[in-house]
Parts: sequence; C-alpha cells; structure tokens
Amino acid sequence: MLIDGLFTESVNAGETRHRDRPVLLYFDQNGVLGGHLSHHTNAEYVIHGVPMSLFTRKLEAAFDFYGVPYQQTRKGTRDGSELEGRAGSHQIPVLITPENWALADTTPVIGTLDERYPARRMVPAGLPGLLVHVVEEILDEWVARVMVHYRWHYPENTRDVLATGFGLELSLEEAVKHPAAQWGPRACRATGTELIEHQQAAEHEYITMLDALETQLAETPYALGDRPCAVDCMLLGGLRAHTNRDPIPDLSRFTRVLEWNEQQGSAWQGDGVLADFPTSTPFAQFVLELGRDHYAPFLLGNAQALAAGHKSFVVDTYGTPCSYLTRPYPEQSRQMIFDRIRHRLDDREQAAARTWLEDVGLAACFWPPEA
Ligand SMILES: N[C@@H](CCC(=O)N[C@@H](CS)C(=O)NCC(=O)O)C(=O)O
Repeated sequence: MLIDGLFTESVNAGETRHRDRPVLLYFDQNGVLGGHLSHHTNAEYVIHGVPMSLFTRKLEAAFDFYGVPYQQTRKGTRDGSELEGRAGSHQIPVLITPENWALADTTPVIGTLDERYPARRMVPAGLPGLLVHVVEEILDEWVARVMVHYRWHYPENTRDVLATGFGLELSLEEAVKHPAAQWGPRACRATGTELIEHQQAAEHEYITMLDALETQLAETPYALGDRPCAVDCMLLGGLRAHTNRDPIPDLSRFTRVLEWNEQQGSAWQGDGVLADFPTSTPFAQFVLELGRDHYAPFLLGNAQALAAGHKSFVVDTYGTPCSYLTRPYPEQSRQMIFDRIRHRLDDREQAAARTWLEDVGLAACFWPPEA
C-alpha cells in the first residue's frame, strides 16, 4: 500500500507502528487507514521547507488543491534538527500533522492526505491512480534532476538562490565557489548531468515537456484532464521553486503555462474528471514515452548496480554513455508503485495494468516481481 513508504515496519492488511510515535494505525483490506487518522484536532498542518525547494512547493500545491489550511516554516536540508530524526529524513519538506506526526516524502504524504480528503484526492483509486502515480514518478525521479542542473550549473541561478536563500550578496565567481553551492554540482554528477552534451539534452527534454504542457493547457485546465492531480502538484512545484523563479531558463514564451502557474489551487471547487485511462492526455503520453526512453534504462541500471554492490554505473542516455551514482531511493520509490498494483488493484485491474504497462514500454520497470 502506498503509505508503506512512511513507515519502518510495513504490512499488508493489518497494523503498523508509526515510527514517530508509538501509535497503532489500522488498515482495512484495501489499505485504507482507519481509527486515529479520522480524528483531527483543530491544530493546523505545518510544512517545514523553503520556497526554492521543488518538493516543498509540490506539497504546498497539493494543500492548496485540498483546500486545507497550513502554515509554512523555514527548514533547510541536513540541519541536524530533531525533526529530521522524527521524520527519518534529512530532506525537505517535512510535514507536521495536527496529531504532531513528522512525515517525509511527498508521494506517500500525499497518499495519506488523499485518505483524509477523499473528495479531492490527488491520486485517484484504481487504474487511473496507477497512471497518475507512474507519471508522477517519472517527473519526481527523472525530470526533477533537470531543475537541479539549471540551478547549480548556471552561476546566475546559483548567485540568485544564495542571495534569496542565505542573504548572501556575491559575484558570480564567489557564488559558484561558496560552500553552500558545492552540493549542487555533486548532485548533478550523481544524476547524469555532468557533461555538456547531457546537460543540453536534459534541457531540451524539459523545454519539450513544457511545449507539451503548453499545448495540453489549451485543451484541458490541468495536465491530465479537467481536474488536478499529483502530476499538477509536481509540475507546479518545479515551476514555483525553480524554473519560473530562477533567472534561467526564460519561460516567457509559455504563456498558458505561466498563467496556469499563477492560478491559486484554492480556486478549484473539487469538480471535474481526469481524462480516461489508459489514453489519458497527450501530455501524459509524452511523459510516459520520456520515462520509457530515458528513465527506464536508468532505473534498471540503478537496480542492477545496487544488487551488484557497485557505487556507480553507466547507461546510455540520449544516445551516449552516461555515468550515475547508484542510489537506493529509486528502488524504494518504485516499490510504492509495486505496492499500489499488488494491494490496491483487483484481479481484473491488475490484468489491465499489466497490459497497459507493456503497451507503454514500462512493464520491466513497474510491473511488480511475482505479482
Ligand atoms: N522523495 C522526496 C524528495 C525530497 C527532496 O529531494 N527534497 C530536496 C529539496 S527539494 C532535498 O531535500 N534535497 C537535499 C538532499 O537530497 O540532500 C519527496 O518527495 O519529498
């Protein structure tokens, strides 16, 4: 079940223990939370993060669509706070719930919020939910790296983020040498955008994706249809934290995308439907193809390297060999898709899911072993 990603001990139907507090949570056969979670206090949610963080803005966009009030508190990554221990992550955002739980990782966090606000779910039930989850996954785990590249390989962006984030007034040369700017290029090397040819291809991929979104928004108010979903949250997070915030790239020609980005999620009345499964929208098809061509070889190479205990590995990306750091998280993340297929789809839906994943060339990545 989706929520497994939040807990140290995961189970099928039954119970689990939240690692932040020793509270038992109960799940029904479908993995739906009951008991404690339906009881809310008047306290608000608090999102700990920073405005220039993609995943912080993704979660904020989700809250806006749920129409649920929240507070924002500034928190950087690896700040050594007790919150990091409680959430089990050095990353941002961390969400504090009204029950004072500390939760990390936006995909399962949005899954939890969906159970609380089912009329405005960001990931629907059944096969449409699988499609949303897979598109979200490709954006989270693949397209997000392009934003990291833009920010830390363009000194203008680096200088700007150090000025806004840290109050540092630096020249371009000083900015790139500043200790706070050293994480970025390392992250780029780890995620395959070290070489100019891969940087250019990654930028082309992102801009082409925005072209597809621009075209989509002429047809539907959201990326996957007439209502928003987790995919919109991710896209808005990227625009708000990175590409429409940093000086580079110039997005001025994407007029519909920019207008869409300006809209407040709270204006959505909870109405509308997503485009039908499996056709979805041309934008969704675009991202799925990008996932098949580029994310899938990376993900399978990463899985092999992890199994073999290799620290790094090389796969072809955009037609040339590209080196990546082996990371455990992509495996944990696709496990959430495996869990959705295993525990949230019935037999008929599982058969349709398999056919669909084969059709879009993603079965090798996302069809669970032994399902
Ligand atoms: N899977 C996580 C990713 C969170 C994430 O990567 N956050 C970034 C900031 S946008 C971060 O903390 N990066 C620092 C790092 O990974 O060390 C989620 O969905 O919340």
